[in-house]
Amino acid sequence: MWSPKIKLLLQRRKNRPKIAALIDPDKFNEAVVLLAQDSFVDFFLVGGSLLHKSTIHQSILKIKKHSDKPIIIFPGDEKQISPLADGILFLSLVSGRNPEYLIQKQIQAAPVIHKYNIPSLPTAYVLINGNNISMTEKITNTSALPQYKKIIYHTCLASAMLGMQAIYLEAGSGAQKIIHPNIVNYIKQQLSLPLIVGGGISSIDAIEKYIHSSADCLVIGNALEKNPLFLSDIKKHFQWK
Ligand code: 1GP
Repeated sequence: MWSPKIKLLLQRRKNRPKIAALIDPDKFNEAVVLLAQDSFVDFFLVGGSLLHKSTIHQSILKIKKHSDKPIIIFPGDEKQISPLADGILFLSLVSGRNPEYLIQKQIQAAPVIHKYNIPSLPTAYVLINGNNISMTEKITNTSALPQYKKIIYHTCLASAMLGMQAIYLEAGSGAQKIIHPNIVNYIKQQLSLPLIVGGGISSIDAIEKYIHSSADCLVIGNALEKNPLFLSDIKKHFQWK
């Protein structure tokens, strides 16, 4: 039922985590796609918490114009689905206690994903406190988990026991504090699922902290919206091809 290809795409490289460039359709910037295509970026994530100006479909078309890298939907809601994508993260907001985001939106999205036969991966979406109230908390009317490894681990363990195939540890877009690498390492010690980590990764220093951690995949969004050339800085600093 779920896609082994997406699971493989999320898994860490030998010497570093995979890097995903997150494209918010409403903030689409061609420069990010062009620079990402010509760099170490492993794939695109596309999605946004609230879309007013653009659709997922249009954004995927625009990305495809300049890039042949995989495009995975990271949906903000049940309408963000397109058969043009290479896959979709089938998320459940397991850190929250709002049934809308735990199961209701999935009930609406499942028949559409199924109809178009879009590869999908059941992914536990774990929102963790990044020292500011995130847009996700506001929209979903849920609270983030504190950065305590036990509570995060128990949430991830329950998700794994429910059959989730990946875990997204999310500090929230523009987080002031990234998820501590020790937390990421602890979760990976206990569970062998791919760990996607995002929120507030906006400096070389932040990436440096995760290089030797157990993160499988780092997601960079905000920093690229502000400055697409951040990709060139990363390339130069780490000498990644
Ligand atoms: C947000 O994890 C992503 O959902 C990326 O966060 O925008 O802070 O890079 P940033």
